[in-house]
Amino acid sequence: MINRRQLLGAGAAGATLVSSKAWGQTMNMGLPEAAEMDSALTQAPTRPTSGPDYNPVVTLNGWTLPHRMNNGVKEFHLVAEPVERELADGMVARLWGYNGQSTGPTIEAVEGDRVRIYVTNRLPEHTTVHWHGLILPSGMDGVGGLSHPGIPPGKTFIYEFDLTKSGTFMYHPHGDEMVQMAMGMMGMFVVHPKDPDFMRVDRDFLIMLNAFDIDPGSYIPKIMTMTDFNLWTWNSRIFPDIDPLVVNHGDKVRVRVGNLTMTNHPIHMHGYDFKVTCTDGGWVPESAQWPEVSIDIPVGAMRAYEFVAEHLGDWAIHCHKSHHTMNAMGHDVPTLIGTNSSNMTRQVRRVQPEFMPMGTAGMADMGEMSMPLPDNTVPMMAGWGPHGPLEMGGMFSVVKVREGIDADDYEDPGWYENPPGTEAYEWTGELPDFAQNLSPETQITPKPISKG
Ligand SMILES: [Cu+2]
Repeated sequence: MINRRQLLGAGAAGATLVSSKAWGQTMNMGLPEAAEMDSALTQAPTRPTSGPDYNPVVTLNGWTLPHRMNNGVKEFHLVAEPVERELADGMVARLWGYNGQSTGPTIEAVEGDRVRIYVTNRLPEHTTVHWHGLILPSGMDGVGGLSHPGIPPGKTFIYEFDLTKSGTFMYHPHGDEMVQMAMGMMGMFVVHPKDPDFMRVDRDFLIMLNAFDIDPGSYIPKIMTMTDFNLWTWNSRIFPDIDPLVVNHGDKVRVRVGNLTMTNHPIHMHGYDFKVTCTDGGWVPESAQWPEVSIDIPVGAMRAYEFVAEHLGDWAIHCHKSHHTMNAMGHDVPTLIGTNSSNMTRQVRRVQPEFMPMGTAGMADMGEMSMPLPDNTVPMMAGWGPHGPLEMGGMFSVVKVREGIDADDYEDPGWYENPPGTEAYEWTGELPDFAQNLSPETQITPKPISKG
């Protein structure tokens, strides 16, 4: 099932840069214009129009910040500000971010470029921007109070440095950072190699792992949460509304994953093995690249991996911590597997007539349940596939490998049809017994032995 938003999204025309008037070409200009994005959908890659050629990245459910050239310097304008971000259809979060969205836009440039990044602070408190992994002068490093004073509300600071190496880097505040990162302030910074043939791929995806703690029915993250987040997001977006990674059969593909959450995430991709080719420290030499099917992304780190898309199909890609493929859930729910809930149900229904006992035979029924939800939240296990409920949320998407996908086409091609004879099917012969909820093997509250 493709929803309308997905059709309008990836690769579709009409990207919604809402204030992109012509960039001035002379050098007398004042502040570069700050582009704003009003969409949470994946925007088509931004091909370079001047300077060295490179293959641009595709930020899943994100976009690339436009720049202007000023006397040989690449100028960008980041605006730190409160934003409304659609974490999923039907769920808006009031976050802090950059240029209209959280996560912030991806900054793309080329090794050897000199960049000048204007940072305007529209937040109610000071901020800074730290350029994680980049080699730069100490005073440009963005640690408030150490590198330079914080940027006061309403002010604009300028960061300027040379990009001495290519790779994948990140940016985030280093001023009141616990609050500002819990509110969604972060983005990625890709420096392409000067030689366009070095580490060249056909498709280059970018995912920032982040997390929020937003109670169902509310809009603002709880900023004091340390580890027990309830929304595990990629680029501030949750499945089923994370866009798929659309790939043409035979493409060489890179996936770059940064982690600015408070815990590690083992990112697992089905259908392939792949090689780890880059960390935020730099490219891994070919002789040292190692094979994986899951790559653990440590906190405050980036890993990139590559594969050749030889296997057609719909392949899950997700965090392997199973609580991270769930949407908002209570974590203090008792385990009811094997319990006989009829007595409890009778008692609860005296005060709450609609009460339904859940989880006595597992929780798979949550995937298709349609209980009334509070406003502004999404089901814990959401998303429908071609064969029923997907029972996934959070950090989950699908790599869709198809024949005949054009180079800049990222539009959802729908579900893969497995060729005849290549799909699991039902055995119709004789069957052994299976475990029911109250089979002796599954009971955790066996009936008391009667005395006498
Ligand atoms: Cu995870």
